[in-house]
Amino acid sequence: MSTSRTRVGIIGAGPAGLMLSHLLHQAGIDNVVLENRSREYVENRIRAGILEYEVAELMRATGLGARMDSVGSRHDGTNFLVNGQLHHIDFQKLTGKHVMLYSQHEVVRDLIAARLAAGGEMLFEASDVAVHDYATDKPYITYIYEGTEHRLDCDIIAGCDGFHGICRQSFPKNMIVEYDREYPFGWLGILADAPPSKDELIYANHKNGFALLSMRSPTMSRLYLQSAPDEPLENWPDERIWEELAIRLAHEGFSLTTGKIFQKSVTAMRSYVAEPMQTGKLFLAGDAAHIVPPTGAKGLNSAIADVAILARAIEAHVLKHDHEGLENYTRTCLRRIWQIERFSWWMTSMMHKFDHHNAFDARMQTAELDYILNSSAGQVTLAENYVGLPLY
Ligand code: FAS
Ligand code: PHB
Repeated sequence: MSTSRTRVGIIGAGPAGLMLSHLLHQAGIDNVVLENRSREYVENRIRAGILEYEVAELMRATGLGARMDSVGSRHDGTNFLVNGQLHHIDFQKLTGKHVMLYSQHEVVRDLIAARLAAGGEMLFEASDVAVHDYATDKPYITYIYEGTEHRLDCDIIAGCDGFHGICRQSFPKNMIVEYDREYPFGWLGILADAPPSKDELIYANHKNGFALLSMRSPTMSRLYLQSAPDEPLENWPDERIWEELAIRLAHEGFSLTTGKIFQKSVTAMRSYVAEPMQTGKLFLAGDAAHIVPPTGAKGLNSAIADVAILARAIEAHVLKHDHEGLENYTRTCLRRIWQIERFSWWMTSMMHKFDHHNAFDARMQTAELDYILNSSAGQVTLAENYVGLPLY
């Protein structure tokens, strides 16, 4: 078995793992990223679309803003459609901040390009990754790469391997307390060669179910329909998708531009948090530790927030022998994570059709939306959560 050494072994080359690698490099801290998928796979995985204000600022501050600011688009607000009435939420006026529409796979491409340009070590298609001795000062990772068994000795292991990764599963049995809620619906998402029918997003609460109009570029639309969590795609030929989107997004002066649908997928929805996010020298970040329904556009952003906190803690630990940040990592992250879980659950509860709702529940949902969309206090609370809470 060939052995090598680094300061921080990072498992997973999603937004969390790659941003952590980038931030540690900027602090002069050696690290290696181990990813079990190919580079091409991770660079083309279509997921999130919205970057919170502070995440976009972090990208710019760490030399990753150029493509985002030329390819992405700044959104100063968003729209909520309820009972055919459109309500605009003006982020800039209410918070002085905006969000960036910039696809997650573009962020991943920028991070990989930056790491390669800096001579960073990322091993794609590494298999059989396993963590060892993280309860000691000499943790290590084993993996198979290009047919050879390897051992990577490190000071710290970062588990950035997503919800289905191995790191959370490697915690001591019964240590983790799980908080979990699965929703009785999912999102059927499409990518289409169709110019967006609105300049900003539209979140629609309709009697047929939720719909979201988003976009990826002036010629590409990203749209979602509430569906069953395991909705068979064959139930949704293109014309049915466009018909239902037109119904749920209908309002005065609006017409939906259609086009060729070139990607369809169904995503189930859940809220999940694993506590604690650390054991010994093993630290979890991003989807490895928590999941949110995409309604609040927080999954990618909370992953970046975790690693911004983790990078700062590792830097203090390595460069100043100040261990407080690492000791308090879980507590620091969880305060922000539970705020994000609440906001994502709240947006999901307000905007979706719940078959088990009785008449009272339906009136509560309508009253909540009426208050939030028509009161300044309600609009501010929505806007400040949507543009993002402070990273630290
Ligand atoms: P990721 O899952 O992105 O990355 C983990 C990485 O670890 C992956 O590359 C994986 O291949 C790798 N890995 C796993 N096991 C490994 C092992 N054993 N060894 C080595 N590597 C391993 N969020 C939003 O904000 N808006 C959205 O619209 C949205 N849509 C989504 C749609 C889908 C289908 C999914 C699954 C998620 C969506 N999300 C969305 C959430 C998503 O963006 C995540 O929050 C984000 O990818 C989290 O980033 P990471 O924590 O880096 O995890
Ligand atoms: C997206 O563009 O993919 C997107 C935007 C906002 C959300 C979820 C997904 O809340």
